[in-house]
Amino acid sequence: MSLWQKLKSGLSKTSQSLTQNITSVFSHRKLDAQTLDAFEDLLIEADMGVSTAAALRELLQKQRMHQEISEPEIKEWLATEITKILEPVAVPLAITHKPHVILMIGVNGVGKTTTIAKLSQEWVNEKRKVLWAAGDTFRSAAVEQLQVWGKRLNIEVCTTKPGGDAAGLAFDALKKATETGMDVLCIDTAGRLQNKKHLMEELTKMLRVLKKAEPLAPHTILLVLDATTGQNAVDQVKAFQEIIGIDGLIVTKLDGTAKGGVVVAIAKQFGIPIVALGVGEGAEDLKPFSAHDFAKALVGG
Ligand SMILES: Nc1nc2c(ncn2[C@@H]2O[C@H](COP(=O)(O)OP(=O)(O)OP(=O)(O)O)[C@@H](O)[C@H]2O)c(=O)[nH]1
Ligand SMILES: [Mg+2]
Repeated sequence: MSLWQKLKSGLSKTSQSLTQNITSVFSHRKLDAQTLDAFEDLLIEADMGVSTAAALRELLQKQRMHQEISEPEIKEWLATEITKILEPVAVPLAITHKPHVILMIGVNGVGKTTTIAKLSQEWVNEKRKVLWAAGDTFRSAAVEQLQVWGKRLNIEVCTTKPGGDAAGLAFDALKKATETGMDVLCIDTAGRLQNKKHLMEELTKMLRVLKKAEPLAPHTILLVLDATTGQNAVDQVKAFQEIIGIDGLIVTKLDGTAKGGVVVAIAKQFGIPIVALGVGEGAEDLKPFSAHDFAKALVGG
């Protein structure tokens, strides 16, 4: 299955309910206030967010009020408008430094470690030299998981003792990456921290320490989000933006979610680049973010 097919079938739960709702709202009716209300509701129900829903409703009202609009027409219209919302955030991840330091952040279980492997698989294919740092030092399983991927992809993993200082590890890894001529250093971090204050302290310490070694590092801070959590993902973007700032987003688990519309909500609300989408558990299951592809898959194209 191609990545496009994985995304399309993965989003079928989202697109089917969206399409069903569109069918019931738009069958043989002229566009009136009641239809517009129902249209706005179905967008909210598809997790696209209140402000996106309101904006699309207003646009449709302006363009088509009192006209008859068929189901295929509205689907096409919706796909076009969603594409326009997504286009500004469809920005690929650029490797601009050597070593280019990437910090992976996100709450527990969203797919940080797996995504590091997926991104690195692409870099390895491009013959770039990659080093990893196992910054989740509290869980030995987290270190092992990275080591298993490292063996598979032939990538070295920097580790420290269990419960060791993650910031110190990141510093040492950056020194090593510089000395050994690495192209990319990917730092994995812990998602499971007791509270926001602790998380903030850990992440800001890591930034401070990295900058001692290289003032521009980390060059890219990537927040990983799990699409199946729907509106929770919106809150996570807000929280991490406050704590550390975010350069890019990767949304995972789009292979089988009914809440894929949340990507549109996040694009509209934050305008942060979405660099790629996770569409499976394998190292190849990372799709560069395309506004057109995503909108089409969402609306059931
Ligand atoms: N279906 C699917 N599963 C995924 C995807 N990305 C990650 N997973 C799975 O989600 C689970 C958690 O992934 P991890 O990469 O361990 O997540 P994490 O953020 O590193 O988790 P912690 O280190 O515990 O915070 C694993 O079983 C992955 O295989 C995806 O795009 N699709
Ligand atoms: Mg992990």
